[in-house]
Amino acid sequence: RPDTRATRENRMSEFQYSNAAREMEVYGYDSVVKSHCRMCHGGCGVLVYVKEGRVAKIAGDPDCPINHGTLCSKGLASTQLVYHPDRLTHPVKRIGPKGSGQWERISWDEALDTIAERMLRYKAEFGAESVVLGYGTGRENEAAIYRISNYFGSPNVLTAGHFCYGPRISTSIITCGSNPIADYENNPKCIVVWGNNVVISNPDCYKGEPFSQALNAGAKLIVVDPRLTRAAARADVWLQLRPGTDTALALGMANVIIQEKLYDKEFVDHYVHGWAPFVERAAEYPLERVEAITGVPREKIAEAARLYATVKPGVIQWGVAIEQQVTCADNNRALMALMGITGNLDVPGGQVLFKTAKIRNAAEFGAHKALSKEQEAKRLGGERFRLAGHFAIINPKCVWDAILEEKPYPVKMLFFISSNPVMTRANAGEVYRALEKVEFMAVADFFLTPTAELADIVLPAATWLEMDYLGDFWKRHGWLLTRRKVVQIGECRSDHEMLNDLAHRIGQGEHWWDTFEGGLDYILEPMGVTWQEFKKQDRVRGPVTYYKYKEKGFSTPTRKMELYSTLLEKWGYDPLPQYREPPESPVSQPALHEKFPYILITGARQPGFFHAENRQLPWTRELHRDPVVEIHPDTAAAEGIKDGEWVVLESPRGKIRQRAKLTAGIDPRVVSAQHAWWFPEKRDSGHGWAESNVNILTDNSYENCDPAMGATHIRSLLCKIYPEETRRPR
Ligand SMILES: Nc1nc2c(c(=O)[nH]1)N[C@H]1C(S)=C(S)[C@@H](COP(=O)(O)OP(=O)(O)OC[C@H]3O[C@@H](n4cnc5c(=O)[nH]c(N)nc54)[C@H](O)[C@@H]3O)O[C@H]1N2
Ligand SMILES: Nc1nc2c(c(=O)[nH]1)N[C@H]1C(S)=C(S)[C@@H](COP(=O)(O)OP(=O)(O)OC[C@H]3O[C@@H](n4cnc5c(=O)[nH]c(N)nc54)[C@H](O)[C@@H]3O)O[C@H]1N2
Ligand code: SF4
Ligand SMILES: [Mo]
Repeated sequence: RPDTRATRENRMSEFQYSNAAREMEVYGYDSVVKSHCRMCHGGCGVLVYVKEGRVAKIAGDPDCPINHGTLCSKGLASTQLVYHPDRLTHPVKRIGPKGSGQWERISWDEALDTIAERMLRYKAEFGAESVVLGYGTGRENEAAIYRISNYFGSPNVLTAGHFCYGPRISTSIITCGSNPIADYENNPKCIVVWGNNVVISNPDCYKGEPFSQALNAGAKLIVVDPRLTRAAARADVWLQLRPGTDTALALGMANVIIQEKLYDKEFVDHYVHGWAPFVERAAEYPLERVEAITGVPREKIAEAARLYATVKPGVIQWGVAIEQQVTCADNNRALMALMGITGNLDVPGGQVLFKTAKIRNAAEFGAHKALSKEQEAKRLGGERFRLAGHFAIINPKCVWDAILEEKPYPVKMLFFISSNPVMTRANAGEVYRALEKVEFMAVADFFLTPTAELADIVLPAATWLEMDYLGDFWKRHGWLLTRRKVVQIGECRSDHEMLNDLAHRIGQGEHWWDTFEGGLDYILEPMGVTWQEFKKQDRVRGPVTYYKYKEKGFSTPTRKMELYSTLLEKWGYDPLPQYREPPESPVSQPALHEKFPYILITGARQPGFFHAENRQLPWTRELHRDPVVEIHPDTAAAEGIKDGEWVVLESPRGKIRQRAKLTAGIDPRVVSAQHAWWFPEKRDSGHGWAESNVNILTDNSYENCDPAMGATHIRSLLCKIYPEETRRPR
């Protein structure tokens, strides 16, 4: 019998209520809680069905504007994460050598006191900069991590921001003031999906669902991807470019748009800085040259340029593939130039710059102003990668070097909160050596991952079903979402709760709260509500306004959209986007190419996994049992490889094994390998971290990174591929 009180308190609509009531009656659930999923970067509205105090089922919330009731496999599998038998449910400390797998249960007090004591000790002996806190992709704990680090005085927070999303944020702030996202709610008529696989990755703000709706409503589609993705298969024009040549393609398209006068003259005349030099730069990219660089036939490039410039409003759905390149910042800036010159910026159905609700934003909460100029100047790599340094982002190799070689100063302690760098950062061999050497390491995670196995202390983190929180509070669609705690598992605590507690132990209690609910109140304060009040609703949204630049200009130094970046110029970089050949390619390294004849792209997303996550969940592992590398049937024939067979992938850095999948949807000269594979079922403490880990093959040398952003170029490398001679047992 449905608990009407519980469901009514969760403000269900009549439709939801009647559905939920029926489900509850049939299956005997006790209550339903409305919340928001965060198995990825989060955002989808969910109904959490509870039975006898346990999460029994997750369903999509049809009233949520972000997913309209749909959920992906990861969201649905949340129940298997929450109750997984391998989950860490109390803090542990290591009692044997690193990687020995010998752990002992300790109390939260002992764990946090030990971490606090080390932080203070290293600060006194080596300076606050010797303590590096870190996270991986967005978990909505970022601002709390920056906050504790900034008040502590360390300028070093290690993230994935050098090659993921950080470039979008930093290049868009310097170019047009904020990250322009696709306005699916107002039906774009033309969509360009560029280096993104939105229906699989559901990244950042909007998910794949509204994108698919816009296509169903008749939008034209252009896809720029070396692989035949689902979106590419639906496209009007598919540009199958050579990996790593995006800047040349974008500038070539800009050139067509300029030459054929398809640009928005009014916008260009009034709101753009650097039009004349940009026109000159684009003119360096005539179609014959762009065809030679990218491998895309010139007619197709022209067709795509014309389509995007004339079918309005148009959007570019851009992804991480263009950021994990040596031309990271220039790729982003070239795409923004396309958005700007076609007049698609800040228009309904175009590329929008929405504001968040009236709250303390992530930058304020992160307390970046608390860090002294003197400490900021010590940021690792800040002088080399000046665009990244300006946005508090560091290149991971700088941290590994500071541990292994103590240059420019020693790093003594790492504290990773939601990251698995052994699997997810370039040159995994070097990452592993650094983690083995670092004097003290703490990790907060759900499981003992290959990274956690090298720690001194591991803290049990709470999943999204175990916390009260403000979801999406940093996102550019402007929605602010309610995430409600449904269950408590063991002694698990959310990252922000544990950091709040730690902060008190390292002498910064005055900047934190008795419990983290105070932090939620603090974020909400400008809106004039407390968390307890906010919790009574499901979501609020910031103002949805367009054409803001007509009154206020863009928030850049020139108040215009900067095709020519005055800040990049000031920091000593080319102020205009420019193509550079990938450092490891058939063109730049012909001798190496003879030995390593294929172009390797890594990391195309899989529906059920989130990087290194979910390999222990039965539903998602069933979707992807083994690591897979995609190759063309001609390549397979040339190398004597059969479909489904284990093969060796080798780069100048090392070798790994994955299973071959034959597909005609990839160029015969290109292979695409999955990333972040480890094997939780292998019970030794290494969990097979090096066997199939594509980051054994990737390169992280400074000179091959994007010079401004420090992005590692993991999307275009050289490799060879061949059948495994002796088949190893699994
Ligand atoms: N070769 C190659 N490498 C890549 C990529 C690629 O395309 N190719 N992609 C890169 C990109 S874009 C990114 S963003 C990085 C991601 O890199 P990471 O963020 O390091 O990757 P994850 O595997 O998601 O690691 C997150 C860990 O945090 C834990 N976790 C999840 N949620 C929480 C939480 O709320 N709290 C705590 N404490 N722990 C949590 C998970 O169990 C998991 O072990 O990987 C990068 N690595
Ligand atoms: N299921 C799932 N969802 C995820 C993640 C996950 O691990 N799993 N990770 C999350 C994270 S942190 C991120 S950053 C996003 C990333 O999400 P997306 O931006 O969608 O990134 P990918 O799927 O890695 O790559 C997108 C496409 O880029 C193509 N590509 C590869 N090289 C190039 C190139 O040189 N140029 C161009 N134009 N295209 C290229 C690939 O073939 C792929 O189809 O996804 C997020 N969502
Ligand atoms: S797309 Fe993300 S937020 Fe939506 S159901 Fe999947 S994991 Fe959850
Ligand atoms: Mo990412």
